[in-house]
Amino acid sequence: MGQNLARKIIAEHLVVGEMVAGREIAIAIDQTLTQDATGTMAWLQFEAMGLPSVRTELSVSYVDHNMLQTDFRNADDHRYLQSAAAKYGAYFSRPGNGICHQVHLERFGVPGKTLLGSDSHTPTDGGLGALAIGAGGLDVAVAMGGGPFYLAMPKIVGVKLIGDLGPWVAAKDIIIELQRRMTVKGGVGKIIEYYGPGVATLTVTQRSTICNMGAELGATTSIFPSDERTKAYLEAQGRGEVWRPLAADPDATYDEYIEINLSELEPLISQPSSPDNVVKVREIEGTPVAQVCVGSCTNSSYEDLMTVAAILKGKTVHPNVSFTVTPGSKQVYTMIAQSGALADLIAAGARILESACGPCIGMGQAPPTGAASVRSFNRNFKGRSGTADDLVYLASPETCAATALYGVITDPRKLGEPIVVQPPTQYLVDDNMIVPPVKDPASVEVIQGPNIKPVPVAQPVPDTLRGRVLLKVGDNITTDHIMPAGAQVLPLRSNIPAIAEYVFWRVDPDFVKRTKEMGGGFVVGGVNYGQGSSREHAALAPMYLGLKAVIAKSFARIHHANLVNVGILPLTFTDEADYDALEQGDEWEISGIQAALQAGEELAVHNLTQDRTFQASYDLTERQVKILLAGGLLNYIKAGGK
Ligand code: MIC
Ligand code: SF4
Repeated sequence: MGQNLARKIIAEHLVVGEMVAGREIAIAIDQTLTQDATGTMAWLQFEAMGLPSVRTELSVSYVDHNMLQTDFRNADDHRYLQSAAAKYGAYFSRPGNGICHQVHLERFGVPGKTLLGSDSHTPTDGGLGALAIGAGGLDVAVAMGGGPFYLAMPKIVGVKLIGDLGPWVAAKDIIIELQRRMTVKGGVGKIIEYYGPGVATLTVTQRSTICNMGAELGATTSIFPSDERTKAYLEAQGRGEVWRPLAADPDATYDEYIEINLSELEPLISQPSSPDNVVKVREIEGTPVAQVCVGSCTNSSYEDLMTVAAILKGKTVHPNVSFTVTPGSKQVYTMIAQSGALADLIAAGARILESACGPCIGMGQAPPTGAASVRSFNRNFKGRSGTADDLVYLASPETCAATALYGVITDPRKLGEPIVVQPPTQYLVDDNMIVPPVKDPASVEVIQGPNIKPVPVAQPVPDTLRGRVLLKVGDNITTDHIMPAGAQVLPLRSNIPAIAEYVFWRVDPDFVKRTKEMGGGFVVGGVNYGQGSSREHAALAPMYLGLKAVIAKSFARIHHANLVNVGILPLTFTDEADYDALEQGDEWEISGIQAALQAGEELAVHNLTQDRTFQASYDLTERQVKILLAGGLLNYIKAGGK
């Protein structure tokens, strides 16, 4: 029986387990990626493991998230990361060089290699046939130390693309269509693999847009074959030698099948405040807009920005719209400058931002109160923009440009003759902002500023847990809800005691006070708890406050792993109806935990307040049970665990 591509790459990297969906496997990791917002913790954890240098083929440390530098803290983090990269043998992509995923695609991604990144959009490199997975910082630190990455063998979903995109329909519309069909939890435990005749019609940057936003399906990763277009892309990046052809066998099978006819798609848009809240652009045309932002790791390639510039050339952005443009990398920035497109954008009234995450992570450009903001980004979770009652829409760069011109949500098909920008035969290659590993690491001193505090130490899961339900929340709670980002909070990423003050900040301003007063307790969630960002701060900070267990209807993959890694017990309702009965403030006791975990038995949760008992389950591998009993992954590794 023929193999699909994802299974082939996993088989090549398999070090533990059997490739049966749902069973635990471990795969060797060839490359790692860290970014500054998650990277300080990841590198501190790497240092805590006591290894002299990284043991991957390639590890790159990027700076792209914390860029405001309103005081010493961001700058200190950047200096720490640069010195740690030098000390431990990683490449360092300097601030200004670009968004990690865009730069990694351009300069480092390799078809058939595994890439583990401390950022949920690491799957972007699936656009060139890499198996690229997002994970918590500690998992990435372990991989930097040469350890394999453990995960449940995903189901592989085959998405067959047929037909051709029509005029003004973009790659972004393909992935928004999948959001509509699969929802933000439809991809959990799955890899999305694209195949079929429609693949050849898409460029590598289009494919990367699709793989990037596969993260919003909750998917483990997304992947395209590596074909002639991949070869052309890598050659244009001066890296033709790393190309290898990769595809599913012709008779390959998948665990699930989806078909998308590209010819039938039309411009789509995700409405506030979830990527799967999808409608056709024309259905909400005319909605007034105060802000339009083009950029982010989803849509900030050379091709994207050249298209936007061509649409705006000789015109002026609508007077009611603040329009920002972020080139994804220094390569993109320089190329649009040299071509004259940058001048066209500036002349049209665009506010050009540095090559970084910027507005996508609420680092500036918060939209006005109650006003619509249309963005070419991948996430529109409530408040993520920095404005509490924001109304963020997600769409293609083409829809964004049309909307910026008219000041209302506009179907780009109104713009007349389509603009099609072909990928260049040669990208501008200059790696002068990437610092390679130094020759004499012994001479390097790692510099830690005063805001960089040690990683808090997790405790083994005790045999009995007693405490209150501190918070009860609904479905699809994101890590942005649990541990917000943005200009006020991101400078605290290397200081868990300080950042812990913001846990559930926008959901319930009293959560931290209550948790401290009660000395910890439980959080209750609905389905897909912890979707979104890979930030392990959403586990580390609650752990620091004393959170002992989270019980939810289901979990997002990365957050579930992060909870285990910091020693917080992730439980699920054996009977979901029990969710309805319990109330915030109830006092619970769970006893006999250690023995039950070791025996794989359910746990009885005694609701002392309501004088009733319900059953809790868990989806933990034997290794994860050991990690919880050892007091988190770092303690487990230090004690010799694999
Ligand atoms: C995001 O898009 O939410 C982030 C910010 O890139 C995060 C990482 C982080 O929180 O630092 C992610 O996607 O993992
Ligand atoms: Fe940065 Fe936004 Fe991409 Fe996250 S989604 S890596 S914040 S650009």
